Amino acid sequence: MSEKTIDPAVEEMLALAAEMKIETFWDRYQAQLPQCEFGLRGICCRNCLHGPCRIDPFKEGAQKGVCGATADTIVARNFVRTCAGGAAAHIDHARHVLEVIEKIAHGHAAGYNVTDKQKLENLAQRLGIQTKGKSEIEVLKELAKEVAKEFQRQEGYSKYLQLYTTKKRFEKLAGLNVLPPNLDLTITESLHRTTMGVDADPVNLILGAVKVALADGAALHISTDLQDILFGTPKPLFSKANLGVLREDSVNIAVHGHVPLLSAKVAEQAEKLEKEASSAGARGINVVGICCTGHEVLERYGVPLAQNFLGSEMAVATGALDAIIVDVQCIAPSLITVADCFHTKLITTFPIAKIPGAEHIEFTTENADEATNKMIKIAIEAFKKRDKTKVHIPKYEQKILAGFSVEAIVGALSKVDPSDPLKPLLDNIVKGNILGAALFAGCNNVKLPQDKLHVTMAKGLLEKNVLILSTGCAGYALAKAGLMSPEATFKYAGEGLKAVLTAVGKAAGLNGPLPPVLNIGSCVDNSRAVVIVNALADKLGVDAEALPVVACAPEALTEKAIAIGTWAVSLGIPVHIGIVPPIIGSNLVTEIATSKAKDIFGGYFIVEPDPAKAVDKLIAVIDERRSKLGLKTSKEI
Ligand code: BF8
Ligand code: SF4
Repeated sequence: MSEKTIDPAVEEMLALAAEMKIETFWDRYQAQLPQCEFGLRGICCRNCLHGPCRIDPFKEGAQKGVCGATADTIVARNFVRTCAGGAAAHIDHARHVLEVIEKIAHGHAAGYNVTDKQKLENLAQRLGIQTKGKSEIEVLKELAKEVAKEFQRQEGYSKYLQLYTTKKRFEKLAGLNVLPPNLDLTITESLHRTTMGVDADPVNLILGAVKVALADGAALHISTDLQDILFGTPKPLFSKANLGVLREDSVNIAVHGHVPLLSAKVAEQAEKLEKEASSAGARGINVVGICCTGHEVLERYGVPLAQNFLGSEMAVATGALDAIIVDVQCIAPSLITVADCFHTKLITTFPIAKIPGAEHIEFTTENADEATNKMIKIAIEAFKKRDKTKVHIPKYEQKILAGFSVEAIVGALSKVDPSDPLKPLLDNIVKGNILGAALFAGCNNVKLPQDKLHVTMAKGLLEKNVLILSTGCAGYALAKAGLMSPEATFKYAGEGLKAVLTAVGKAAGLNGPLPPVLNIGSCVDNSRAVVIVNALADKLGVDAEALPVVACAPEALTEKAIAIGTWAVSLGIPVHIGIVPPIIGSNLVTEIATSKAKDIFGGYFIVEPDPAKAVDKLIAVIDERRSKLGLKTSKEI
């Protein structure tokens, strides 16, 4: 395997791409080397036109920016802006889904409906809405109004955060004054406080980062809840992962981005246009996923996963994609260059996300059917022009069992103990059959071989009986490596974990064990992990910071990943990252993130690029927490 990837399909495609002189992420990374040392340390600032200012890390040159900002201030300010960038993406996502709910409630979004009525009712009740005797539309209207307050409230606290944190944690965060009243407001506040001449106190700034990151967390909960209501709450289903899911004889369409409002429509319309595809000489229409929106349609409709972020160019380089339909976030502008080498159509859809050279078809909630119909017809037309001699589909695909929403996990556990579904899980944690749990989240990063840390660490943790949940590009990595099938439980799980997964799988009628990696969805669905952790904490009468749980974003890339990691830390969860974050230019900020945060929140960042060492560190964290709970550690079991 090369230093670029451990995915054999991407490896195969990279060799071909080199022959075809297709430029890739790795080529452009090489061209960037050596990267700027100021940037890597987070000690450059261009927040005003006095700048750019930079601090000499070797203490020989300037130690302050023109305005007097120190390295601590600059690093902390940059950190706030990074979290705000990530939170902005998620908050905009949440607002978009809410808009659709509002439109359905007022009869203006004909193409969308409520799919999970039970979830609508449950959420409404949890938000304090009286549902008895009210029609679905009435409940929806009130729900939309209540959720809209998350974007409007000028005083007080986000109700959503109250809903999704333990009482103890909520009080702690309120005491630290980091609970936002409204989500949008945190973006304004973050940009304001980090502009020239406002907040210079690094500690205050870091608390500001926590505040905007918590708004990010609330946005994820809103997105997951409302998407489940609209498209259905995922249930376990089988599918496949990796480039082998592309079909030579079919119209291949990749949905890429994050918004199920679009990808679900593409999947739906594709079924309706099968006949047109046959008339064009294709066996059918094959929709596949790239990045998070792939999870949205995998989890609900079984759409196979093609590639995660670093493999997106190689999916196009197969020459087998007739169209890539994209929306927002994590869509590399380079895709157009690769698409231009083939017949592949790159279709952008959102007014805020255009790519020069791509075809733009504006997608709105009102024209959803019509617009996606048009996009698929473009793909069918492109299929007719596909050059078969240029098609190369690597024959790698893995079976996966996905769709593990909280409801699905609780559903499976309730088959073991109908009166108290969480009891079997807790009992097995106490006994040590399950040592702890790890959430694998986050991206691919070109600085590390694609998927290597995800897969190596997951295998290491499974062997030690740590149950794994996954989302986003991490989920793709583990799916492609064959860790998401029931068979993987026999292959990779330690004895205790294997026994538990087998017993639950059998009781749930799955004809085999649960997979050792439970895929809970896209990055917005990291919210599902919080729900599980809080439910366990509530049951034990403790807070998340006491539980033997950790989160890993080993190949973190985006601002969103940093925002997610920061709220996870603030909820009491230790977070591992394998990329050195741009905070090391400030000893103070580095110390807060990696150590002081533990005293304040219980959670903290663990930076370790070596996968074997990272596993040891995470096991040590789990053991420390088990020991505090009076449970046996990995060495005593
Ligand atoms: O939200 S894991 S590279 S695809 S940011 Fe992006 Fe990172 Fe992938 Fe989805 Ni999440
Ligand atoms: Fe320089 Fe201060 Fe302006 Fe930043 S805000 S560019 S440190 S003068």
